[in-house]
Amino acid sequence: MIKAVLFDLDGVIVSTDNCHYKAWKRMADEEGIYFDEKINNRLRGVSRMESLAIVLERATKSYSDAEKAALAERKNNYYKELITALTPADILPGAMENLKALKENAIKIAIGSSSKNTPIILKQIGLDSYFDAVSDGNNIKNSKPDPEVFVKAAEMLGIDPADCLVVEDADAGIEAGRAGGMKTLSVNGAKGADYFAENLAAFSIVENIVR
Ligand code: B16
Ligand code: MG
Repeated sequence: MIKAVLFDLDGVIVSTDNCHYKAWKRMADEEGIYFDEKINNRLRGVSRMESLAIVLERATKSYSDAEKAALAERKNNYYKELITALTPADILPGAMENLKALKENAIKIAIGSSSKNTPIILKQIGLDSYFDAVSDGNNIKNSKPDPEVFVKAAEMLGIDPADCLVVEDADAGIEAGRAGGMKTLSVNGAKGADYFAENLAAFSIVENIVR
C-alpha cells in the first residue's frame, strides 16, 4: 500500500533542464568544448561532478582535479544566476494538483533530488515548506542510480520503502527507486518503471496508483 510519494525535483516538479543546459553550454563554450542538447540529456538526474565528467568526454585537453572542481563551480555559479528567475509559474503542469490530492488523502510527500541547489529551487517556486521531508544532494554520498537519496527520504518520513512510490524523469532515478525497494512511476519517458505517465498534467497518482 502506498503511504508516501517521493518526488524527484528537476524534470518532475520543475523544469530546470534549460538552466542546466545554458550553464553547461556557457562553461563549455568558454573552454572550447563541444556541447549540445543531446549530451545535456545524459546529465538528467546525474550528480554535478559526474555531469562534468560527461561534458569533458569532448574536451581536447585534460584537466587536473583542482581544475575540474573550478569548472564545476563556474558552471554552478552560472546555473545559480539562471535559477534566480524561477517562480511558482515554473512548476510543471499537474504537479501541484497531484501534491494537493496526495495531501488531502493523507499520503506523505517528499523530495528526492540529486541537486545541491534543491533548497534554492524550492524557495524560488514557493514550495520550501510544503513537503514532509526533503532529501537532496546535500545529504547523500552516492547519487542516483544509488538508492541513497530515496532511502533517506523514506527514513525521514518513517515509512517502509516498500510503501513508497518514486516519481522520476530519469532512467538513473527509476533505477535508484527500484534498488531502494520502492515502486516507481516514470514521467517524460524514463525507462524501467512499474507505472508510466507521459507527464503529470493528465495523470492522477491518487486515482491511478494509490487507490
Ligand atoms: P546540482 P534531480 C539533478 O536533479 C539534475 O537532473 C541533474 O541534471 C543535475 O546534474 C543534478 O541534479 C545535480 O544538480 O548541480 O544543482 O547539484 O533530477 O535529481 O532533481
Ligand atoms: Mg530529474
